[in-house]
Amino acid sequence: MAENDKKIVFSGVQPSGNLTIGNYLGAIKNFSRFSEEYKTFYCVVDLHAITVRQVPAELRKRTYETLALYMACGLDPQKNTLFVQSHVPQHAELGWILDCYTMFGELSRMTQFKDKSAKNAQNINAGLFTYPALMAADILLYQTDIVPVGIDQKQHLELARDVASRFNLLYSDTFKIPEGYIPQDTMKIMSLQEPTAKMSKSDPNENAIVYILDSKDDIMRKFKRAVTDSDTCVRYSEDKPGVSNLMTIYRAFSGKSFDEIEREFDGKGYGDFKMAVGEACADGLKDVREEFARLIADKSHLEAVMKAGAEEAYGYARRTMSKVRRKIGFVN
Ligand code: ATP
Ligand code: LTN
Repeated sequence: MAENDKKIVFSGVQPSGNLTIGNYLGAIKNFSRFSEEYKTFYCVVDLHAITVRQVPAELRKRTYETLALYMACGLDPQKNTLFVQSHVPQHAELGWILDCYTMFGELSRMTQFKDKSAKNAQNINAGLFTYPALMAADILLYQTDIVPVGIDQKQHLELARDVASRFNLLYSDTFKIPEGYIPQDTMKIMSLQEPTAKMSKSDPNENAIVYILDSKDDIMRKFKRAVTDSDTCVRYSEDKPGVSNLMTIYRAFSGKSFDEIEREFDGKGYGDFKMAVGEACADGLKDVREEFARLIADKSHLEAVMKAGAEEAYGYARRTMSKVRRKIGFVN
């Protein structure tokens, strides 16, 4: 298909911590399935990351790492536009403009804002509140068709669609209305210690999280300690959130169905099951870990990738911005 006829995919990950298997299974692992038939933009969203205080040196390091992880997870920079959000100034520019078309009431209903302001009570800044308008800008700048994300981002995506429709209604068609792509089987990986809560890279309890780059020993130890229940039966059920979460992770890494997993561990205890989940996860991530180690050692290559990505993204973003500026009534 000609490059210009391809549908557009956009997604982003914050360089706000070490990435987890939730980020991997819910988002990044799915990114590469679009590389061939779509025009894909995958962004490291550093402007979003500063809505929570970051140590500058750490933020810089994690920005390189997130880019390297994109590549280690199979995103070839020749086939995907990989870039850093702050390198393309139109994100901040459109973010401000969309702030003026996003309502206080809408932003007040966002559950991520409520959660994050409860966790960062000493720093409930305006950026944390308007975060979804910047995310809408990321998506709408590229006339995006599809946005692959975990289920926790569904509410933000719906807001982006509402803001785009509102703008289009006021000024005639300007933005494409994007659709989400939420993977049904891995849309929400839960904490290993508190399986009713999302596995989140900012959780202070390290035993609750498996990082993509954890060593096999760490992975095995964390699964061994994972919370299950007082039963001994490996069965998928709403009233067994710990076991069900481990089954979801096992299914994703092994390709086995829930039925097959239940049969495999019929009559065996949780000990064997947890070992198998750990093994499958460590094996599934081995290549990513090795590829990451190779990529992160070559900073100048990463810099070349982010530079080329930003130049490519800039061209697309500029086209949308000139349309937006004209429609709003800014003097050219
Ligand atoms: P934080 O803990 O800092 O809020 P996060 O772990 O939620 O971060 P993000 O950078 O906000 O990570 O998310 C990147 C992508 O990973 C998003 O598409 C998000 O939906 C997805 N994602 C994050 N956590 C999970 C999870 N536990 N299960 C499935 N998908 C997830
Ligand atoms: N809000 C997302 C990260 C993000 C994003 C985006 C995802 C920022 N901009 C655009 C998809 C499309 C998060 O917190 N996971």
